[in-house]
Amino acid sequence: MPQAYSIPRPEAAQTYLDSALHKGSRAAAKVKGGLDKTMKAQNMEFERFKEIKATLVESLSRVHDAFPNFDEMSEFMKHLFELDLEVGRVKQALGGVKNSVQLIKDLTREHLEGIKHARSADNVTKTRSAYIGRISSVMRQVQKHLEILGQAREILRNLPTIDDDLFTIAIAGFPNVGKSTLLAKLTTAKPEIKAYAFTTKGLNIGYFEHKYNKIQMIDTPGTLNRENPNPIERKADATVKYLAHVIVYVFDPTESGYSYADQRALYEQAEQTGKTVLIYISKTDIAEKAATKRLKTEFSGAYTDADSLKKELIKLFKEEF
Ligand SMILES: Nc1nc2c(ncn2[C@@H]2O[C@H](COP(=O)(O)OP(=O)(O)OP(=O)(O)O)[C@@H](O)[C@H]2O)c(=O)[nH]1
Ligand SMILES: [Mg+2]
Repeated sequence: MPQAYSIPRPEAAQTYLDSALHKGSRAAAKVKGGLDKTMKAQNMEFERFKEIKATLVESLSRVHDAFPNFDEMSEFMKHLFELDLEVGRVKQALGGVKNSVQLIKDLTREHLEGIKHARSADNVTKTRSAYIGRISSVMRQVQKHLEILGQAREILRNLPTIDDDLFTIAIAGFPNVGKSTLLAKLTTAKPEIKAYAFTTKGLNIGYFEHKYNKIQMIDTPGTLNRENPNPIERKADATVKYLAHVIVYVFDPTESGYSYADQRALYEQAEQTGKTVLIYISKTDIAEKAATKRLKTEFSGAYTDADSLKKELIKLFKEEF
């Protein structure tokens, strides 16, 4: 599954803080002696604060800037995302991170001012403690935002790249009936095909061209648990419901996994979407002739070969687009 978004994993706030404090100490330690005690302490803190600020601003900005602009995301991708997490919460978290960057800058400026005006080494030490206390508290606050962003990153990483401007065909049907095999026959995609159910775990996306037009085909995982769909199943459902112009329902005449009645019932669900549903009968090479014949009688428009199905799909594409 090609990834739509690749974002580095946000670290824990404490990790960023530890690293910044460590770098700050190293920068402070480089300040040479030989100056008056207060001045040396001041110079050390200047270096420390600057380093702490630079490190934190850099780390937090990198997290913030890695996220896509949700307002520029296609409606459908946003919809898929929202099946797992509200976009509003992510925006809030991004805002929280951005605010903390500003806060760190302000606090640093303020406390550097304090250092500049300190009258004794003791005063400098107090200002440093105050500064580190405030910065630590900002970082504690930012932790909850980083957690949300960590979740958002996982969701974005697993979002399939779907183009919602294209004519889209969804392949539906029970597990192991031959959905991915059909996708491989009709498009340039090379999905995983296995002799057992639940092979496809995400959404496989394939494309084929017709006179320079790209047609998108989405192979969904064979879903069963309608009551309690998992995140992938919900994405598959949304694709079929909102995006697909046409549904190809794959019927397995060998009934190796699922009975005729079950397959029929699921087909009726596909029909209830109100979309055009074409039936493709798979495995006709190994199915009993009578079984295929029965299906063809019941569904007179059913396809048994992928090429004729493709021709019909192109016809529908031309009618709709
Ligand atoms: N002989 C024969 N085998 C087929 C045909 N179509 C699919 N198969 C076999 O059926 C098994 C399942 O095929 P898949 O394409 O992975 O089925 P799927 O519907 O994508 O399955 P899930 O992803 O698990 O839902 C594989 O062993 C395929 O080789 C066909 O037309 N003829
Ligand atoms: Mg599959």
